[in-house]
Amino acid sequence: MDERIWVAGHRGMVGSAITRRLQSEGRNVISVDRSVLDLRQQDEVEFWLRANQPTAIIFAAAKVGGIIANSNYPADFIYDNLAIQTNVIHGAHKAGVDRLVFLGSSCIYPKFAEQPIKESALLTGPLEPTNEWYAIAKISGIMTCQAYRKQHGRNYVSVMPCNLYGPNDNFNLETSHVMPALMRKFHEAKVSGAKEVMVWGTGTPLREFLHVDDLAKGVVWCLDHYNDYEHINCGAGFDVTIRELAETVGRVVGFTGDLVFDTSKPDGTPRKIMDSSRMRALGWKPEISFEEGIASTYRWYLENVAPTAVAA
Ligand code: GFB
Repeated sequence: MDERIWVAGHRGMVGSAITRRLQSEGRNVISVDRSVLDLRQQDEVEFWLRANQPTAIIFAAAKVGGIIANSNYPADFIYDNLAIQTNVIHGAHKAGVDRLVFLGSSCIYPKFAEQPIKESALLTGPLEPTNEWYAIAKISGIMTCQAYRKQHGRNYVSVMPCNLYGPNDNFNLETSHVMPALMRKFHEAKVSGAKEVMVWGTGTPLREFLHVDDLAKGVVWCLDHYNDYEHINCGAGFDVTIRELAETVGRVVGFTGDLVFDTSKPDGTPRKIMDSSRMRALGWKPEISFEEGIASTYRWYLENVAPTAVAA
């Protein structure tokens, strides 16, 4: 049968990277725009799946955002994510799609999980309050895949990435994650000659950052080879403090002023580095270094976002 891989969420940072990866391997990707199909509408999703008959699905569609967006819009984060993932996973089963890769996030793990976090830490303690709504949705997604495997024998698997960055990230300062936010702040400070850049929180939390192209390679590998009940971690294998991140991004951008820490903003979880040894044992490893990943993302930002952002 001819392969038809539906990348749900193909316009986002993760979905677009997975699409690029699949296309670089000469594989047949299908997609549908949000204006044509609202994934929150169950009937529409089921109709589209019946009509388009993918042979496999990579689920990269999600309502995502940084620490403040997660805490300010809990209803959007839990409703949108539960609705779209349930519609797609159940719809996939009804349409006879036997292969699906669901993407989650390292925030599914307990706030004070033992580090590095193993897959088995899931549901062993309370979540980080700033993103528990999103986390609960993603945990439900993992368990939905497990349920369809258990009851119907479906080959549905879940991959948990660490914090991601790269082309097509969201650079909106209110809703973005830390990496794109700092890149934009440093760039705009450099352009305007500002002497200081505001960094949220204390700068002490640790985060594990993976370039999205490295993740995409791992996800496509999982599509082809991973078939297990348990979800699998996919992380860079090292973490940095937010202060170290800010210093690195500042250096790459060429900002020479000072960092000011706004401690009225939340730190979130103190640390969430994952144990990705299962992915490593399967042969996957990241290839893009931290500095080079940030530098290429900044080049992408300069070409694609900075001109409009400065004019806006
Ligand atoms: O990336 P971020 O928003 O998400 O924030 P989380 C990471 C850390 O960077 C926090 C600090 O300690 C922030 O306070 N930070 C410093 C900033 N300056 C900034 C800034 O200008 N913008 C932002 N956004 N942060 C998210 C979850 O948690 O991670 C999601 O809310 C998801 O559910 C995602 O899992 C991967 O790493 O704290």
